[in-house]
Amino acid sequence: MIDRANCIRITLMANPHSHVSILFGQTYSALAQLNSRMAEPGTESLERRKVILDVDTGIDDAHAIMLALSRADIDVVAITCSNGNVKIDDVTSNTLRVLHACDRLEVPVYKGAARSLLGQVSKFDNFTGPAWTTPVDLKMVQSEQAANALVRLAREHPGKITLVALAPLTNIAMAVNLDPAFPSNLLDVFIMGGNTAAQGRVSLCAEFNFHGDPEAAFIALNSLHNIRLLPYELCCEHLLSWVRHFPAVVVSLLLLLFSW
Ligand SMILES: [Ca+2]
Repeated sequence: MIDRANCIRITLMANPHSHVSILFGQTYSALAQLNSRMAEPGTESLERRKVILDVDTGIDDAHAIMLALSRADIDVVAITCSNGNVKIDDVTSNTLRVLHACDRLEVPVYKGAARSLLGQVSKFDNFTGPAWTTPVDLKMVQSEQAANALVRLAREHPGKITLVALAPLTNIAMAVNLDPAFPSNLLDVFIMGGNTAAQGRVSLCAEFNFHGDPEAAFIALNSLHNIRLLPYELCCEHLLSWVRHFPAVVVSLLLLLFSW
């Protein structure tokens, strides 16, 4: 999750969206089994890394959530949602759908920014198909706003939280502005965003997450410490860590085939 897996953009479910929720659950189970087998002996008792995922859940962030949840050495303490890939209500619902498919609804989900700092709202509708439109229990969403939760959790666990930012950085910038101590309360930060070769995705030169809220990206990059930036080019170069995850993907596909 923390390295290449952040950048995985699995394109398995090109069309059969009706199967996506089942595939999520089976992929998660297979990943969990694989990761448990790959865990080094004697590491079971080690302290698990506390991680907050800031997401704008579409397909790629759904996989990032699954990968993080499947790791025995990672404790996902919260998932904060931001406007981005789709609008905030869909992001929040999609995140709950992924957690439901993985049977991990105990992970708290916080709804966050509905628009960028300067008012930009996602232009994209939610994905089509039953897996993306099935009802969710919105009572599972925490009442606390995402930025407030980020500030609070960082204060409660000073120097312990790894923040993994996979969306436009609006929630993060809001947390920085709410509490100047927020950056120093984090252990480290992984940001999927930006580019290094000026090859854009949503415009001639812009990468999606930074394009979605450039002012927030400015605040985050100028305020946070211990940042590891995972730019667009890295995502393109490492579409899938096949050596590590191919067996899990094959298992999930086989399960999928034999379940019909
Ligand atoms: Ca994302």
